Amino acid sequence: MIRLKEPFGVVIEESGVIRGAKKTVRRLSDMEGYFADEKAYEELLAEDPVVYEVYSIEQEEREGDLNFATTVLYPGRVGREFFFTKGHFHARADRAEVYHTLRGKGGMLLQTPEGKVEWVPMWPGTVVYVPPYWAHRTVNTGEEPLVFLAVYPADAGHDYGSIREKGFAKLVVDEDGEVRLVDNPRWK
Ligand code: M6P
Ligand code: ZN
Repeated sequence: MIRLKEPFGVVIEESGVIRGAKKTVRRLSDMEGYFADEKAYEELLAEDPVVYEVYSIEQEEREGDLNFATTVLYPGRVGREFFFTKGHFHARADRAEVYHTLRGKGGMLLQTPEGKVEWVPMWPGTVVYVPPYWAHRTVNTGEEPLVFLAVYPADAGHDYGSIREKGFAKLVVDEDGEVRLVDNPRWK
């Protein structure tokens, strides 16, 4: 017998907060080794700013069900590199995802297992499709929080491993006020 769940609706507040959702806070100190400029990282660690918050509504890991979450990614830089989310492949690598941008300005870095990189700009109204097998990281290139809603399969899971070790093949940096993608020296 199939046990039916109850439907529900939630409100995404102007700020991106979903009340009653599970809240995950990522401070700079939770992101050791993620930013290219280690000296700038150490210096900013004195403040240990919140880089982003995730408000997630998650179901049991079951095929066919969906999770969703808002992310509030704050503006900031470590050296020249803009604040970003850790980024991940899905533990079930063939699972896709959709992001809907609500506020702010930035973009998504996507990367295949072989290291092919794509950049998709994000601003309010933009919907980004993350195909199966692509790692994904969002980057705030603006002055305001970048807020977006992500919808993903409940059994997708997160695989942070290779991104934590090597990062993405490209860094997103501020070059005299311009947003530029440059080669990541740590990428092999
Ligand atoms: C989105 C979704 C979540 C993810 C979050 C933060 O809301 O993709 O699954 O957890 O962004 O990204 P990360 O897990 O890479 O820090
Ligand atoms: Zn994902």
